Amino acid sequence: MITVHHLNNSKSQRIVWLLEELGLDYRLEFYTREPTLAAPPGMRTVHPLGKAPIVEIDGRVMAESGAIVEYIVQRHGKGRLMPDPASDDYATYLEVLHYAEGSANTILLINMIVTMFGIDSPVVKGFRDSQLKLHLDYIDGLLGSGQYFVGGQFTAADLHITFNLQMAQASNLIEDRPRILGFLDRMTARPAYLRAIDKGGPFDLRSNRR
Ligand SMILES: N[C@@H](CCC(=O)N[C@@H](CS)C(=O)NCC(=O)O)C(=O)O
Repeated sequence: MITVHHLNNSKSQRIVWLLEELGLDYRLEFYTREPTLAAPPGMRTVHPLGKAPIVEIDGRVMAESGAIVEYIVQRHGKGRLMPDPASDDYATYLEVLHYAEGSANTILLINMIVTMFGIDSPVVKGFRDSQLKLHLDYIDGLLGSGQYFVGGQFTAADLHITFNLQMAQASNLIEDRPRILGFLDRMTARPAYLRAIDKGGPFDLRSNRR
């Protein structure tokens, strides 16, 4: 049995959604963010970082959503939600999957910090603005006029980057990007996504702001 340590309004949403897409059995351990938005200390008894998601699977404890998603898809997906490793699309799949939680997440987090703490330095804000444009243009271009990011089919890369695009949406960064908004509408209408919300509880990244 897979156990997902699930923090409200967090990246553990990805794992609940993934398990629903794959129809795998799992149980949820629920945690609620503290008023500071930090994860409760109890999560550190499961993994030293104490950050969501943490997953118990195949006799081990895993953190880092990208690693967890890749592992579950590879080991338990039976070829679903990923391109054939021998295909050209496989490299793109890995690139998008890791870009989401790597470079894209970094600039979105910088933006959140600048906004939340009212950082007023023109240098910092100039850097933030130019990098946000660079990355959002890149994402828009990757998606192009397609329905999905890789190879015309829904993969775990779409699932993974959805969280980062929801972060961008919560920060009002994509109102003028209809292709990205359309993508989010398609993702959040998926039956497995809706089941994940049903089981994991309400999900709203706008509440992760102080
Ligand atoms: N890169 C990590 C990020 C983990 C992370 O920072 N999770 C956030 C929730 S989205 C968290 O637990 N925040 C509460 C805290 O840091 O105490 C991953 O993708 O798993």
